[in-house]
Amino acid sequence: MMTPLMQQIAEAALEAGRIMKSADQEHLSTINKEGHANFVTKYDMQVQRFLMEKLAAILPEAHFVGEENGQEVFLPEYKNGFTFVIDPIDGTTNFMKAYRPSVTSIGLLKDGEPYLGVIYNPYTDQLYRAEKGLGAFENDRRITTSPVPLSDSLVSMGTAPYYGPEISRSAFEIGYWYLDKSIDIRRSGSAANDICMVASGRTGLFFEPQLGLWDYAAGAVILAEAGGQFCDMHGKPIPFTGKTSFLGVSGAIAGNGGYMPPEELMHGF
Ligand code: 2AM
Ligand code: CA
Repeated sequence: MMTPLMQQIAEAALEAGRIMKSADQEHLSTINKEGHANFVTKYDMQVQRFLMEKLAAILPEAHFVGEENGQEVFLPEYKNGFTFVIDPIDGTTNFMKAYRPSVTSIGLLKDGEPYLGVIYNPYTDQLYRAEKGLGAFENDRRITTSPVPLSDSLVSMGTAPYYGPEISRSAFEIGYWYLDKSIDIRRSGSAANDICMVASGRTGLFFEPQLGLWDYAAGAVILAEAGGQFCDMHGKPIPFTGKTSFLGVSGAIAGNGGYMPPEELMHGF
């Protein structure tokens, strides 16, 4: 059972996925954005336009923060009422290379707090969703984080390649620190999807030294409702206003402790 609000937002995510899957891989009209390895295609733009129109019809009073619409800043007035935080295609580089996954991520904040999240992977037809207090789901199946310790878990990481070598070097050093303490490391290229992998118990922990609000807003709700926890990589709460480092973890690993990376490995963030 979905609430009417969830039903409508989930339908928008499914339609966004259909647009992604209709893409002509030979004609993506890719543009380089600011920084290293930062791209946008015409499909990112098309999906964002579609979602803004569709979601505005569902909740006309809501504000918008989105990766591709020039409205990338969380303004102080967004602390009141509803704000959609959307990433039309999370995993744009994967999308360009026809490497998977790429997902659509729709978060909804209420008075600045995470309230609802929908993440859809159209290539596998996995829809992740959660509303505060109502649990987390993958399609129609209730999901919870993994019960096993870090030593029996996969860890996934993001390399944060957009901000110069110092931050990325930290990411790899921290990844190496986890390699020893876990089964192995994964790097998918979609932070939103990585957070769903923790929420659904496939991995035990995910970290990335720098993410945009649209990369984690929806995933955070799904992870929390699946029994997981999140914070920044220094262990501080995330204010849901913009860029931050991100660490998401299963409830079991959080309960055992000893999973926060050492501060001396963190350079430049
Ligand atoms: P994207 O595919 O929507 O661009 C991979 O390291 C993760 O970081 C992806 O989820 C990617 O999202 C995200 N990302 C891309 N550009 C970024 C930027 N400039 N700052 C922070 N995160 C970014
Ligand atoms: Ca994106």
